[in-house]
This record gives sequence, C-alpha cells and structure tokens, in this order.
Amino acid sequence: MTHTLLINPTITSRSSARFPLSLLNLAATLDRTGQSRIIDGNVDRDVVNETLRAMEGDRFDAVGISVMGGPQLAPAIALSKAIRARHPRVPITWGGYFPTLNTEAALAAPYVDYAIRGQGEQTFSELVAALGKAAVPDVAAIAGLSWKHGGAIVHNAPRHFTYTDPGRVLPYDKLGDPRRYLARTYLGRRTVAHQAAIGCRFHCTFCGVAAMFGGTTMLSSAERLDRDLRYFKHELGADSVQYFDNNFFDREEDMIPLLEVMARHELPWWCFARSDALLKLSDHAWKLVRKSKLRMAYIGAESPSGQMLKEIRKGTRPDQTVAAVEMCRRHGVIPELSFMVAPPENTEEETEHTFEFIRELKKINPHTEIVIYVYTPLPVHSQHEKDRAKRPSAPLFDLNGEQVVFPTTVEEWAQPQWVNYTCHADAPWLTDRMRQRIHDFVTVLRCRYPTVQDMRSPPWAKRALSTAASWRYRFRRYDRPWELNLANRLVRLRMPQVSGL
Ligand code: B12
Repeated sequence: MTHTLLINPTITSRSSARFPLSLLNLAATLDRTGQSRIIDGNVDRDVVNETLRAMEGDRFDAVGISVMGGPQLAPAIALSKAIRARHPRVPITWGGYFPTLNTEAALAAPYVDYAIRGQGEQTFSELVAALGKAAVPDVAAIAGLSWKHGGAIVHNAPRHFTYTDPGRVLPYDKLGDPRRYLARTYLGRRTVAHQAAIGCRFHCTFCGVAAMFGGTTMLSSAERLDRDLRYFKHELGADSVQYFDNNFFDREEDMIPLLEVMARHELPWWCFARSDALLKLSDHAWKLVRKSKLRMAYIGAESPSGQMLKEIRKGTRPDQTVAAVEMCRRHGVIPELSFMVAPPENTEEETEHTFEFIRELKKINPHTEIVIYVYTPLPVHSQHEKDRAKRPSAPLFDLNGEQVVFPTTVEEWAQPQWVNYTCHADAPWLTDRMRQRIHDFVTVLRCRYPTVQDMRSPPWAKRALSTAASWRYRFRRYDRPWELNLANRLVRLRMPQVSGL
C-alpha cells in the first residue's frame, strides 16, 4: 500500500479558500490502490509545520505539491525546502499549472524531483506505484512525467486527457469538515466550488488553460453532475455553486442534459463563458439557464480591437461582446467582463480605447462588472506544443528596448515583478505613467460602480463611494483620485480578480 501526502500551498486568505479540487481528484485516484492525506495551506495556515508534523507521525512514499504560478510559488518553495531538509529521502513532485507551463524551471530546483505535466491522476498514480516498488524506480515509460536523469531533464511522452467518472463524489471528507469551504458570496450564504467539465476547445495564446489542454475539452455526464449537486445540496447544505469549468457553455446539444439537471436543483450559479457561445444559445437553452438560476457569467472580452482579438486567437469579436452584454441584461444575468489592457504594441492607444469601450458597455448594461488585467502573453515555452509551432509570437521588448527574457528558475519566477506578470498586474513595457493611469481608471470605475460581489461593505458606504466618484467618471477626470484612494482605505471593496468570487 503506497502512502502519499498531497499539499496545496497557501495562495489565498482563509475566507477565500475553496475546495482544493486538484488534490481531491488526485486523492480519489490514489486511494484506489493506496492511501493519501491532504493538507490545504489555505485552511491550515502554518502549512510548513503542519506538513513536517504529518511526516514525523507517518511514513510517506511520496509528497505531491500543487503549484500555480504567482503568489503560490514562494510558499511552495519554502515548503519544498523544509521537506527536503528534514526528510531528504522522500521524493517531491510538483504538479499543476506552474510545472506544466514551466517544466524546466521547476526541475532546475534541487528540491523538485518530478514534475507532472497536465492532468495528474493517472501519471501520479503510476509514479507513486513505481516509487513504492524500487529504490531506483523505473519511470521512463510514465507518460506526462518529467524527471531528472544523470544531470539532465527527461520529458516523457505527453499523456492524453481522459475523463473518468469515479462513480462517487470526490473524497471531500479528507478535508475535515467540508462545510468550512462553503462561503457567503453574492450567490448565496453557502456557495460551493465545483468543476464539472475539464479543458477548453479554444487556443487563446494568452491563456494558461489553452497551454495546459491544447484545445481539448471533456464534459461531465448528467448523472455525475446530478450526484455531485445532490451531495452539495443535501449533505453539505450548499445553496449556490461557483463552477470553475474552464469554459462552461460548450456545444448546446451536449449542454442541455447538464442544464436540465441544474434547472431541477435551482442552485444559483456563476461560471466562465464566451460571448459567442451565449449568443448562439437557443430559446430553450436560455429557458433552462434562467430556471437553473445563472446569476453571473465571467466573459473574457479582452479587447475592443478586432485585430488584437485575432492576434491572440480569441475567436470572438468586439460586437459579440456588446451583443452578449445586451443579451445578459434581457435574461437577468450579470456579465462579468475581463479586459487585458496595455499590450506591448500601441500600449497607450489600446488602453484608452478599452476604457472608452467599457464606458459604452456600462451604458448598455450598467450592471456589467469589469475586471481589468494587464496583457501579459505567455512565454513561448509555456504554450502548448500544438500551438507553439502554429503562430510564432512576436518578441517582447521592455522600456529600454531590450528583449524580455523570461525566468529560468523557480526563485526568479517568485520575484515580485514576475509574480505580478503572472497575475496580469504588471509588464516590463509599462511606463510609470501608464501604470498609474490604469490604477486611477480602475479606482474611479470601481468606486463609481462598486461590485455586487462585495458582501462586506455596507450599502451606504458603496453609495457614498459611487456619488463621490460620479463627477470624475462623467468628465473622464481619472487622474490622481486622491479622495477616492482615501475613502477606499476605509471601505476596502473586494477585488474579485485577487480573491475569486
Ligand atoms: C480556483 C482557482 C484559483 C483559486 C485558488 C485555488 C487553490 N489552489 O486553492 C484563486 C482564486 C485563489 C486563484 C488565484 C489565481 N489564479 Co487561479 N484558478 C483557479 C481555477 C478557476 C480553478 C483551479 C481548479 O481547481 N481546477 C480544477 C482542478 C481539478 O484542476 P487543476 O487545478 O488543473 O488540477 C489538475 C492538474 O493541474 C494536475 N495537478 C494540479 N496540482 C497537482 C499536484 C500534483 C502533485 C500533481 C501530480 C498534479 C497536479 O492534476 C489535477 C487533476 O487533474 C483555474 C482555472 C480552471 N478552471 O482550472 C484558475 C487558474 C489555475 N488560475 C490562474 C492564475 C494565473 C491565477 C493567479 C495567479 C493570477 C490571476 N490573476 O488569476 C491568481 C492569484 C491571485 C492573487 N492571489 O493575487 C491561471 C493559471 C495559468 C497560468 N498562466 O499560470 C488559471 C488557469 C486561470 C487562467 N485561465 O488563467 N485561482
């Protein structure tokens, strides 16, 4: 019997912690042939000591750490170093978006022995089995695995994505009381996080999901979704669902059985969607969407420039964004639009154009929520191998005209400027003026239209902020909104782009 320790390093506040779905999926597979334990750093805040304590008490054949680029890297490094120092013989495996997109950098670290690329269930189970069998395990045939051999990094063949129904709900009870992951959100008093389908059909060049899945998607069966929703509703007492599906609305004929299940449960929900998919929905599908209580759809609008949308292979047009905003209004769904400003070319012009487009959308549907990111293209080495060859990306240049060189080590990726790059919060071609301009626009906009997702601030405070910001918004006087910055320090509106819903 193999014994595996699975860890999710801290990435968010305790109140924003949601089910660590990656680890739950891994545990469901590992537990078929062995045992596993989960430590979630979002809940167990002292994750290093908690891990070391667990390893003192039990013998583990392997440790698996889930790592997303950005703010999760520093805790993942500290944790891996602490495990290596105290238990040098226990192999450490990194899986998730960071090692998938930056495999070489992950394996360059002395405290990472194995990196799993893409979906982890099967690959990790095979690795753990091999580790349990021999002191020098034979891992050369394990698809989806990268490892070190004689000072070199070996990348085994890729593994194809599969969707297997475990026939039961995920092992949520491994997290202690799973109810502590239910949160009060805009959707309800006890919102649960769930992922029904995996992957995405599209190949957007900026998106980590395209880099991970390379245009593959697989939907849940209606039976499985029904089983999961029944468990959430009746066993955990959930009253609403946030779907993490990379792109919820796939082909309508495949979605109808799922929407029928959701319409029966009537649990208000949130999801990621595309404007073109929403516009294509039939009246029958919209009827189910309304009955199932879709409250908010997060749509990647990205840019008002058709040219830019083509370049990033988004596959949607700006007029579709406008039409989707209008359609959502008619159906009582709040569109939450994300934009990527300050691209490396025509940085200023594109950004101002986006601000004007946002104003237009707000006129059509004032309930539209806006999330603004800085456009930070993925490094070429991170793109999916199928896409890398198709459209060579233009080189990126910083403010001094020097070509941008991406980090090659984990420690460099954990530096503040690269954490900000991963979080789409900053880029090497941004001038201080541009950075300030974006910050000021966002301040005025989010004060003028406080997000409905903010459950903390009292309504009077939001109204006061909105009134204070209205003249600046109306006359486009975004620069240096000192009074709003001051007021924001007192009110502290929620930032969905940082904490999730
Ligand atoms: C939930 C979530 C979060 C949560 C935290 C989740 C947690 N770990 O506790 C929060 C809201 C905090 C978060 C934050 C961020 N996120 Co996030 N997040 C997601 C989301 C919506 C779902 C992840 C999930 O649970 N998927 C379901 C599970 C089953 O899939 P999975 O995680 O991929 O796991 C599988 C494999 O990756 C692998 N695997 C994963 N871990 C491990 C570990 C081992 C040992 C092994 C073997 C395998 C393995 O096997 C798993 C099972 O098949 C994804 C998008 C998506 N739908 O996937 C984005 C996503 C992962 N996030 C992303 C990013 C970039 C961020 C940010 C860093 C930046 C940002 N602006 O969004 C922020 C940080 C914000 C900050 N603090 O400042 C990107 C990552 C892509 C990239 N370029 O690196 C994604 C893909 C969104 C996107 N489209 O860009 N995020």
